[in-house]
Amino acid sequence: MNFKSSLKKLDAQIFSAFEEEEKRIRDEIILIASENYPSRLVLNVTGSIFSNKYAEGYSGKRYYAGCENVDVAENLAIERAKKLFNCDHVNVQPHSGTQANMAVYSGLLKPGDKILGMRLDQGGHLSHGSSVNFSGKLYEFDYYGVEPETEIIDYERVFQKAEEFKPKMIVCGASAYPRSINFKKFKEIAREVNAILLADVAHISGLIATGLHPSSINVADITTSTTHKTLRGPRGAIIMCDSKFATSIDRSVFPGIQGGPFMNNIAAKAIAFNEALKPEFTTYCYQIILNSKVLSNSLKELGFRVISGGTDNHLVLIDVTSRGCTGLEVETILKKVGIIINKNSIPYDELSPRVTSGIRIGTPAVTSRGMKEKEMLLISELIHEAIKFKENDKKLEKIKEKALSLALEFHVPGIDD
Ligand code: DSN
Repeated sequence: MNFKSSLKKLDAQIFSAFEEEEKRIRDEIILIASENYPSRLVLNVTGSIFSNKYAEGYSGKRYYAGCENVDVAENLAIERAKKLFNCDHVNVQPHSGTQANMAVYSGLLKPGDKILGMRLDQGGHLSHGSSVNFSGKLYEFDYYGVEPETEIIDYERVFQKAEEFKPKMIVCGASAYPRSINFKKFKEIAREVNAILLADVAHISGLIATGLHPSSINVADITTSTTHKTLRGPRGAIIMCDSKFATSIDRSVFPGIQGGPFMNNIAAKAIAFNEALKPEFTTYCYQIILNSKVLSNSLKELGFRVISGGTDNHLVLIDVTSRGCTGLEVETILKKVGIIINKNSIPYDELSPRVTSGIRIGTPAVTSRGMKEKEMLLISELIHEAIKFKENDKKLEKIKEKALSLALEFHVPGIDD
């Protein structure tokens, strides 16, 4: 019996949720900037027997017997990540981006130490010092942001802030910043104030691996990344660093903040890194950026205010108050027509994070389905029309049909491959 028939027979409730989810990801146009469709191979290995093994420790130095095969997988993940990012040392065990950042803070700092991060409401991440996250509770954070006029980071201003605050660590990298990040400038600032530089490239690591965004490796002291966003791998994260930080980082991941690593995810990371080393992956990442630029330009032409005036990466931030809506309203309207985006704060937002003045649109997932510039033009038209006819259910139904027929023209990696 194949997987679906067994699931149907043995657990009808989970089968039903699974079927619905498969239908949803086939039918909807997914534009969440942090989501992607990994390959079937990555998904299969994530759900494989590698999940069974307890393997606390590191390859060749485990706390359990029987680790010889998972050691092979972890060694391959490390070798391939080193090659992909051209880095000295990699830890492939972090379960998530937040845990990777936690391992860096706890390995190199003491509770109460000062960290300078990017404001969450201007593009940063929860684990960059939000008061409701462990980072903001355990460390003393201050923040830099973007300039009100340009909505872009002003490095001189970051330097002034760093000089005043005197942090032990500076965190650069973002979750909702559409522009290129100048890691070299951040390193100069960190050097001036004698701080460690952490680059969190969770969103843009695929673009970095393919040379389409300047690299933080060998510039920042430490780089963390998730593996499932532009990198198109399984859920999880990695930490890359200069060899002088290797022991502190490794000890901090295990036994510091994690127990048994997820060997299934580590084996799947190895597969994803191998996929990312292929020339097709560079073509894919190039198309992600091209698609993002086309979406940004066409939405601008349709009357939307694009934060910072455009994009250099995989995402576009839009001020939807320019169309008389909140982010929450637009998220809800677009869900009705089968287009999935997330509401997002925009710089200096006056609305709460649960409502927001903006939306974030990302192109990694639709690009994985094979969509190109032509489809981006159609998608921006659908977004425009859905907002224009938000009160008209008949029109919204028609827009939904158009969105569905567009989605169904394209294969779904992980289902159709
Ligand atoms: N939730 C991710 C994002 O959407 O950016 C980050 O953790």
